[in-house]
Amino acid sequence: MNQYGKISATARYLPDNIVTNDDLAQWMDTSDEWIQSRTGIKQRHIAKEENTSDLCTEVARKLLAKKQIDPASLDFIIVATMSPDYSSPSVACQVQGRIGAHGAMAFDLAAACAGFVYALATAENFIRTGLKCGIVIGGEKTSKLLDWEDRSTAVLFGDGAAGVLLEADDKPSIIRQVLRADGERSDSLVAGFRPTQTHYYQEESPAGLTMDGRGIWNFALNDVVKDLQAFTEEEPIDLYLFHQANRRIIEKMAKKLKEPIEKFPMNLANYGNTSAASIPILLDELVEEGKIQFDGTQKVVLTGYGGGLAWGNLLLEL
Ligand code: B82
Repeated sequence: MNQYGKISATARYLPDNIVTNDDLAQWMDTSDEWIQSRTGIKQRHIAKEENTSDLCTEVARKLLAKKQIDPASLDFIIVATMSPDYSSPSVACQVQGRIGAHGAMAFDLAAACAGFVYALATAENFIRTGLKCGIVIGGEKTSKLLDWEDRSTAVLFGDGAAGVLLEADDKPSIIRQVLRADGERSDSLVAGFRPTQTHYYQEESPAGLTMDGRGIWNFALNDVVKDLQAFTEEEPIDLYLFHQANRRIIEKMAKKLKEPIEKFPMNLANYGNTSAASIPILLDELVEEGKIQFDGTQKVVLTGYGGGLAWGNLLLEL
């Protein structure tokens, strides 16, 4: 019998420390009005002591507790992140060890803000080829990459993690998937430090996150929308869970898709851009609010887009 992945639980973890726009404006040349009118962001969570692996471990623990799952029964752990603690070990291996998921395959997946969509599609293929149960998490501590003196980027991002438990079932949750990339535009959104930028003779600490705002803005409103139009023309969609980068991007995308804005839930006011974590945080909140009930009646599109450039759409039946 064929088996498919079913999302059986969702969870999120945000570090305690909240930094509002007014907090930033106390020491940075910016204002609540400037940030809110251009981005829709009011506050973000910024981790202090915790690193990406700590945020992701909390999510994994919550997922296991929700379904009373024995960690030793997990077959895989995939973490989508662009801000891992280390290049190696992976965040996923750190999580695996801490929760005691002995024997589970574990690896990180780097696709920036499209990471969760890429990771969920990857996990689905593991289940379709025989694995039974695993965890997919998007988790970021982008705050450690930011140049806190650059007000054009520092105000945009926040830390957080969220994920899902995926279990084998005879009915699929993921109906269709399209994953895409364009490496010719890889310079337009870069996270991490180039080795040549961190040589001992360098005086200033470099920015670990740079973006060509206008370039990626156009990418979102042209390339991502074009694929979405083709992806969604076959059937009516109930909800669109988009990567939360900017309120105005989402509003313009909704207009281009000729869909009411109510179908595009947003939470970036509270979290800023959490990169790979933004879609699963939103998903977990909607489940908590009862707006997604896992009764098999809702068509939900997940759309991730960002650095790579990488982007992708998943159609879920939840
Ligand atoms: S912006 O360049 O400052 N701008 C657009 C011209 C102001 C409205 C800007 C800002 Br502020 C915030 C986000 C973006 C943006 O385009 N973001 C993205 C687009 C595509 C993929 C990912 C992102 C992202 O920020 O994660 C532009």
